[in-house]
Amino acid sequence: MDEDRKAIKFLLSNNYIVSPNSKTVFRNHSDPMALAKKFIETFSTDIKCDEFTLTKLINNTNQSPTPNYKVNIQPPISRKIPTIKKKYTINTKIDDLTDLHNYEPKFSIIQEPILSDNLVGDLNDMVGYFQNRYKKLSNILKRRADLSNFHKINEVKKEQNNISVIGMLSEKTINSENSAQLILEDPHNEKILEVIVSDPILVEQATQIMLDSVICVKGNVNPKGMFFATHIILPDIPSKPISSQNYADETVHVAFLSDIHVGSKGFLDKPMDKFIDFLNGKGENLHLQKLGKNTKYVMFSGDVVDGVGIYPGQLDELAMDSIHDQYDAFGNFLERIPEDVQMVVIPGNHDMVRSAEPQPKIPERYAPTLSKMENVHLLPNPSQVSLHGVNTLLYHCTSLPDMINNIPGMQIDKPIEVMINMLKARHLAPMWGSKTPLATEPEDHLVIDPIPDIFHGGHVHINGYGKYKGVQIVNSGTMQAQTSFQKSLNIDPTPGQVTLLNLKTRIPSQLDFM
Ligand code: D5M
Ligand code: FE
Ligand code: ZN
Repeated sequence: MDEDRKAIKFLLSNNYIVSPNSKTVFRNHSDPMALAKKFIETFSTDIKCDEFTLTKLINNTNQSPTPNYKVNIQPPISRKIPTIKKKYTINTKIDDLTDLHNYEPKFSIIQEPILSDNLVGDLNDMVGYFQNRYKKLSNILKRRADLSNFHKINEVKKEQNNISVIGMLSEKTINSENSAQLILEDPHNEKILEVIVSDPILVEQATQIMLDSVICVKGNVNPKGMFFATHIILPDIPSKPISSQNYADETVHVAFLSDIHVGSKGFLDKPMDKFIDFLNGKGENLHLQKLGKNTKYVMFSGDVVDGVGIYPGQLDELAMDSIHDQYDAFGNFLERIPEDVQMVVIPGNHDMVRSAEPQPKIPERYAPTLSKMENVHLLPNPSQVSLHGVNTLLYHCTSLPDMINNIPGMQIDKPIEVMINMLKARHLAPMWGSKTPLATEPEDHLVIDPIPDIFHGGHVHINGYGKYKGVQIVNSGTMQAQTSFQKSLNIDPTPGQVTLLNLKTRIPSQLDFM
C-alpha cells in the first residue's frame, strides 16, 4: 500500500474523519505516516482531517505549536501474545504490592440487564427492539460534536447539501475498490436510503462495518435524488483524556478468566489449581506471592462449565454429564479462593441459560454452591461492574465468530481487533440473523453505554489484551485444551494464560499457569 494511503488508513482506524481533499496533502508530504501521527497527537477525533487543517499543521510544525487538545495516542492495536520465553511478566513493582490485610472491597453493579419473562419474539417485538437500538445509538451519534444538520431518512429531499442521515445498515454491496452501495433503514417506518459511495477511503471504511449497525452518513443529494456520501461516521467512543479516566486509589489487582469448561474431558485442572494457589499467596517467588495477595477481584466472562447438550456428540467429550456436578465442581474451585476476593461470573454459550443474548444469570437451581457464596456475584451476559471505581464491562463475546466471518481482515487469533470494532459500533453483537441469537427485548442491552474503562471478553479461547482510546481490552483465553472442534477449525487455544490489571495504574501483567 502507498505511504499516503497507509497514513489515511491509520487515521481512519483511529476513527478520525478524513476528507477526500486531504489526499493530495498526504501524497505530496515526505512522511505521510508521521503527519498522520502528528495529527492524532494534536487534534481530537472531533476535528476533521482535511486539506486546510493539515496545511496549517504542517506550517505550524516548525514553530512547535501548542496542541489545542492532547489525546493519549495509542496504536489502534497493541495485542501482546504471551511470550514463550517469559512465564510471568509482572508490571507492578514488588514494593507497590502492599498487604491488603484490612482490605475493604469496593464493588458495585453498574449495569445488569433486567430481562422480560414474556417475550413472544414476534414481528412486533422485533420492530420494538430495533427501534430501541436506533434510538439509543442515534442519541450517541447526535452527541458527537462533529455532526450537525441531522435529517431522518424520510426528510431527505433532492438537492440538499452536507446533510447527516442516521440509519441502520441493512445492506452493503462492495463493487470495487472505489464503488460501494449502502442501504440505510429507519426502523420507525418503511423508508430506506440508498447511499452511493465512490471514494476508496470510504469504501474501505464501509467494508469494516457490521450489518445492522447504526451509523451516520454525511453527504449531498443531487437533483435526481441520489445520495452521495462524503463521510461515514460510527457512534464510536470519544478519546478520553487520561485525567478523566477512572483509577483505583490504591494498588489492587483484578484477574481475568473465562472459558473454564469444567466438566469437559479437556478441562485442565492443573493450571486452575495453580491459579488458586497464586491467589492464596503460594506463588513460586516472593513477587508472585505478593501479587497473589494483592489480587482481590476475579472476573469470569462465561463458559465456566462445558454444559450438557450444547453441540451434537458432546457426551463423548464430557468428563461429567450432569450440569449440577459441573457447577458444583466449578464452585469447589471458587470456594478455595480467599473469601475477601470478589468474583463475577457471567454465562456464555455453554452455560445453562437461554442462548439468546442478553443471557440471564446462571440460576440457583443449577448452581446452588455458587449462589450461596457471598463473594460470588452471578450476573447476566453482558453486565457492567465497578471494581474499586474502575468500570468493567463483561461480555462472553459469542458474536466474535460472526464478526470475523463478515469483516475482511478480522482473525480469530486477534480477538482484540474485533472487540475494538464493537466499541466503534458501540454494540456487542450488531448482526441479526447470524449465528449469535439475539433476544428481541424491548430495550437493546447490547448497546455499549456507559463507556467502560475495561472491556473483558472470552469465547475464542485465545488470550490477548490491548487498548483503544483509553479502554483496556482483555480477552482472557481458557482453561481447556484444544477440542476436536477447534482442531477442525485450526483454532490454537492458549490455555492457562491469565491477564491481570493493576487498577491503580491500569497496567496489565501476564501470568502463565501451564
Ligand atoms: O468456543 C470454542 C471455540 O470455537 C472458540 O475459539 C470460538 C470457536 N467458535 C465457537 N463457535 C463458533 C462458530 N460458530 N464459528 C466459528 N468458530 C466458533 P466455545 O463457545 O467454547 O465452544
Ligand atoms: Fe468457550
Ligand atoms: Zn463460548
